[in-house]
Formats: sequence, structure tokens, C-alpha cells
Amino acid sequence: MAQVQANAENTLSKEPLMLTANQTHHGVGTVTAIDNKAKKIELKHGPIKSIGWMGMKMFFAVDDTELLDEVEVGDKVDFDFIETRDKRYVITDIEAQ
Ligand SMILES: [Cu+2]
Repeated sequence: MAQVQANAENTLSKEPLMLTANQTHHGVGTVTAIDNKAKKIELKHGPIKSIGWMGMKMFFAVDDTELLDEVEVGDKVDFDFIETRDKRYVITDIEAQ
């Protein structure tokens, strides 16, 4: 578990997040903003049952900023994310539909 947190917090790490100890959630939505500097992406997403969320517009953290090169504002996307122990929502995969 400590490994998961360490990787999720290490923004310089090129290593993929260790997902084995955390549930990955899947969502579908539209990209409404991309902030490369802050390593964040805003998505208007539909309901995500696995985490008990209604549809909403919100920012997600993107520790692996190469993922931000895959999408543009306005794209409809499929994305995966984890909830870290300190309640950050970190995108682990995203791709335009
Ligand atoms: Cu949300």
C-alpha cells in the first residue's frame, strides 16, 4: 500500500501507477479543459457507479502528463482513474472515443 501512495505522489516518476491495491474506476465523458502546467484535466463525466458518483464536471489529476497529449478539449473520452488514500482522483488511462 505504501508503494501505491508513493507512486501516486511522485509526479516525476515515469513508472506506471501500481494499481494492484487500488480499484480502478472507468468513466465516459467530454474533455472541458486541459491544464498541462497543473497536471489536471477537467471532464464532464457521466455516472460512475463503482465510486457512487452522479454525472458532473470536475478536475482530475494527471500524474503522467503524456496522457494529456492523447486528447483535446471537446473530445469524447473513455478514461480510467484511481482514488488515492488522500482522496486525489488520478487518471491512469484516457483515450478519445
Ligand atoms: Cu465526478
